[in-house]
Amino acid sequence: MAKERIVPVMSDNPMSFCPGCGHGIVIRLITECLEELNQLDNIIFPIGVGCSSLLGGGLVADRIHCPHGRAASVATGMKRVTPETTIVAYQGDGDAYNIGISETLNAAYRNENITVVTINNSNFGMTGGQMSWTSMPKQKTTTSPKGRDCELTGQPFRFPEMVADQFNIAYSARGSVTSPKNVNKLKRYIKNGIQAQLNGEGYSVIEALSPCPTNWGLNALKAMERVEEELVPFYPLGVFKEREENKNA
Ligand SMILES: Cc1ncc(C[n+]2csc(CCOP(=O)(O)OP(=O)(O)O)c2C)c(N)n1
Ligand code: SF4
Repeated sequence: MAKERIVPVMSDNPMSFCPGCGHGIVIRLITECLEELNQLDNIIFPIGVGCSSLLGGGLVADRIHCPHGRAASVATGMKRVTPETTIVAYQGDGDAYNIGISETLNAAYRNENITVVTINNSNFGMTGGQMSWTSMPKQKTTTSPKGRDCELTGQPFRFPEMVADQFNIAYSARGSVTSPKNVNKLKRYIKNGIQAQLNGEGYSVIEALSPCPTNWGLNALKAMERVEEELVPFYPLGVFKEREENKNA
């Protein structure tokens, strides 16, 4: 007998995220967008390995925990088999970029009709704050205790800009969770990305800059300030790609 689909709801279970983490804000925004787009009973989340996998703590929803970095491939399979289902992959930067870059890029390259939300907190959060592709120059992490040396480890990486520039995708944007204004903008980006999928336009990616106070050794407020002061100058906020006909919509 087919299992009944779960209609996602924000549960009152305590979320497992650390105080001041941005993951919970983004998950709430995705849920609001799905509700406003009338997709609450039509969603499956392929989720990454990392703190992103804690999505199910506060959001009761159909989801599948993918092999590390492979959520875009899982999303591709799901969408191709059930094109009427809305598919939102939810991943951290370490999962989507460092570990799963091949799958992440190939899905964008093929312009798969899926939405990918990546949380860029400039480190591997769940495993204790190791350096990731998105760590800033000189950023101290557990694997770069003297600060990231970009000569040895490469430069921080701007995925939304890269795929917007190189591939025929539908939508690409970056937002942040640092202020009500930015949260509202991020919500608009997520909604536009999911709407692009509903329109059948193809691949959409929304990167959210998000604090990881625990691994940054900062309190919640200071971690928000770090996003604004250190990450935003390198990772600009805004829309990098959208279909002409959707502009100003
Ligand atoms: C194959 C494999 N390699 C490594 C790990 C260890 N691991 C678990 S989560 C994670 C990094 C997650 O970082 P990110 O995607 O940035 O998410 P965050 O926790 O920061 O939200 C790693 C390396 C694993 N579980 N499986
Ligand atoms: S380790 Fe970082 S990303 Fe993970 S829940 Fe805590 S603050 Fe959030």
